[in-house]
Amino acid sequence: DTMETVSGDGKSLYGGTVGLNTTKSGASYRLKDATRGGTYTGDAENKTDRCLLTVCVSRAPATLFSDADNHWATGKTSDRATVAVDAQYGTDVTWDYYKNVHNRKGIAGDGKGSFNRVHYGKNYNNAFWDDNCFCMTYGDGDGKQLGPLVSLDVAGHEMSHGVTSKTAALTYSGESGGLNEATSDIFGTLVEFHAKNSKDPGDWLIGEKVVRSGLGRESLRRMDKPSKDGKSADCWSDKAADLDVHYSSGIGNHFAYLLAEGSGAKTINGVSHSSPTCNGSTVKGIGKAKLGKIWYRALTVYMTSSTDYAAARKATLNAAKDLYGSGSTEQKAVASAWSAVKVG
Ligand code: ASN
Ligand code: ZN
Ligand code: CA
Repeated sequence: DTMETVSGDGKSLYGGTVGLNTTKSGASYRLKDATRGGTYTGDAENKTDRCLLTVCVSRAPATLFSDADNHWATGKTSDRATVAVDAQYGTDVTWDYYKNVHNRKGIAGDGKGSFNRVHYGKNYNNAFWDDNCFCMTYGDGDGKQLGPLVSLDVAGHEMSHGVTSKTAALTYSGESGGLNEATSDIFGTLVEFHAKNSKDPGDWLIGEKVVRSGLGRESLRRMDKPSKDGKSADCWSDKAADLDVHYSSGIGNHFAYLLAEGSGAKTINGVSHSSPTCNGSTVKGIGKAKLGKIWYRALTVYMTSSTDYAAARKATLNAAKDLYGSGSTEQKAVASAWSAVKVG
């Protein structure tokens, strides 16, 4: 067979009809994109990995999806290919975000794609990146608290764990773990904005497409006021290191929101956001693009596995100095946004 890249489209669950680059193989098409490092999406057939402690002795399959006419799926969950379209699209947008904005070619920066497994396990309420297989795994959710975890922000969040692991390698516990999680929420959100998808527009909520009424809140987390989830920290305190990394991330998420959008209440793509500071100050935002530039440089140049919040303040101040100059408006905004979350 000759393998050839062709453009098709698919009906996704959350993002409407999206364009997909696929591979023609004989008379049918495969959900594999040679223009983005060979990224592909397979069906885990509701199986799970078999792991003993941290070593996986066998992995659930990723049976590559194929289609007869290159118009993929129905947009309904009854079609197994629907969430595969979302997963492949999420990988595309994440690839494009890192490539177009940061000139990073793939998660590892080596031009190689990753792959996705969808329909992992049964009613599985999570999604995760695995450095060992260099792959993404998506559950279908239990349908009560969560639906399929294939939204753009979740995809961008999880794949950004791979970027962190290849760069600062922030240890996944204590304050560095909170920064690892905040890095994923920041880039997951910037990926969602980057897509400019009218069906899944950007906001500073995480997982708003995925949550179901049984969860009792509108998203998994939110960055403007992290404590709205009942657990996350809005402000640094000496207890930050004791929190679960998904709650101590609130401090970094709150900083990121304030730096980009500022402290005043505002509506973004129809969603009300409001971000009171911890010190009563007013912060003026410098925009999402500069947040992304500063955080990416801090992550890839200055942060290390043991970076804590105080060191993250220094790392981002250094990054802002490199990018915009010492004493620049941007560097001053970084200092004010950290002070507004009680760091430094
Ligand atoms: N969804 C979780 C996360 O990315 C799973 C994990 O890897 N800890 O934080
Ligand atoms: Zn995470
Ligand atoms: Ca979101």
